[in-house]
Amino acid sequence: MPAEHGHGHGHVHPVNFDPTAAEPDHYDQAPTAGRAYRIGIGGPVGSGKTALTAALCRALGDEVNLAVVTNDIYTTEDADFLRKAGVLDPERIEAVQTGACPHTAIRDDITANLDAVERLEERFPGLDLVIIESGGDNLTAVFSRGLADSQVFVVDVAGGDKVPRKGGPGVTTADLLVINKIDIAHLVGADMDVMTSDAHRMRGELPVITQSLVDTPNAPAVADWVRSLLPVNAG
Ligand SMILES: Nc1nc2c(ncn2[C@@H]2O[C@H](COP(=O)(O)OP(=O)(O)OP(=O)(O)O)[C@@H](O)[C@H]2O)c(=O)[nH]1
Ligand SMILES: [Mg+2]
Repeated sequence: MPAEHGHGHGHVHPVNFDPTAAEPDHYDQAPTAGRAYRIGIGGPVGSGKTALTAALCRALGDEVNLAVVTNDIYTTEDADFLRKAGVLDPERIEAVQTGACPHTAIRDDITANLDAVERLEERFPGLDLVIIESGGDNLTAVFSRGLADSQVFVVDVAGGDKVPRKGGPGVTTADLLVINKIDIAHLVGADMDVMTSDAHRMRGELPVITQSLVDTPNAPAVADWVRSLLPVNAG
């Protein structure tokens, strides 16, 4: 009997290719006791991730001990925007420069993000919540469960009302799907009935929120969803 060959690690050829499935996650679900709850916000470029992060800071900043990690490819643009917006003490914002595909930093090698979370937890003992904004990517970018306890995927109507039915792991598996910028749906010819019914069809029981951060700048529906996740409200 020959010794087992060292080949093939991680190179299993799928028999049934599921185009909506996420790539394998190398990290286990992280424990949530005794540390801040971590919510990841992902989605395509420009869909409104930073705007939603700012909205959640405004909505929750007085009731929840929170901090933010931003991911940008080449800049610290998102962190700079949040600092200038004055929605949160600048000390509570950490920027990770991913320098490559943003997907990598939230999924495959999450150490830079975990280090940023750790710095915030050391700086602010008793932190309840860290919001981690991914760099803008495409429909395939999702967070490792080792980094985010829950994740929000943000798409916008400007990408076209076809986006939810195109699927991808963000649309199909994120704990919350947000369809943003509904205030401009009529300008881009996006049919909201099509978008929401496709989204529900793709996601089964998982929640979908449609919103406009122009009409409701504090994202009340998403803020309520976040509140429902925090241990202080769970019991
Ligand atoms: N009309 C409208 N504009 C919005 C809304 N939400 C965000 N925007 C605008 O959309 C643009 C992009 O928003 P961001 O929050 O920077 O998007 P992002 O997803 O963080 O972008 P990247 O980090 O570059 O991927 C900004 O000019 C926002 O002001 C909305 O609900 N309605
Ligand atoms: Mg952003």
